[in-house]
Amino acid sequence: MKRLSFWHFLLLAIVVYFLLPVSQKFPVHAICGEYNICPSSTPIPTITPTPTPNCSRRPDGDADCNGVINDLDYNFWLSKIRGATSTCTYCSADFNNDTLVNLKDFEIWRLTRFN
Ligand SMILES: [Ca+2]
Ligand SMILES: [Ca+2]
Repeated sequence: MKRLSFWHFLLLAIVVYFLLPVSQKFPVHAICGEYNICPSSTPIPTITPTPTPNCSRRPDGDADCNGVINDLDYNFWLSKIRGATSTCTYCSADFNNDTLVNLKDFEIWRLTRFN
């Protein structure tokens, strides 16, 4: 049986090297860094969108869409008048839906709140 020459052996080693998966080609520290911190195989959680609450009472002055017209809605309206921003994506103090937050919206809230 003929023995492999050095060059045949080297060619075979190169072919085997390229057929190996990456995890077997390099030592762990070469893939995961000096401190061996490897990414886990934990699946990435999916983001579940928060459902938008029912805002059916917005035309009555319900700024936070909780179905109740109260002082919290007034406070939200007031904060908008003062130029504050909100992290609530579905809240709005524009009760008449004219794209403005002004005294007309306050009057809508007031009529509902005190009647
Ligand atoms: Ca409310
Ligand atoms: Ca408005």
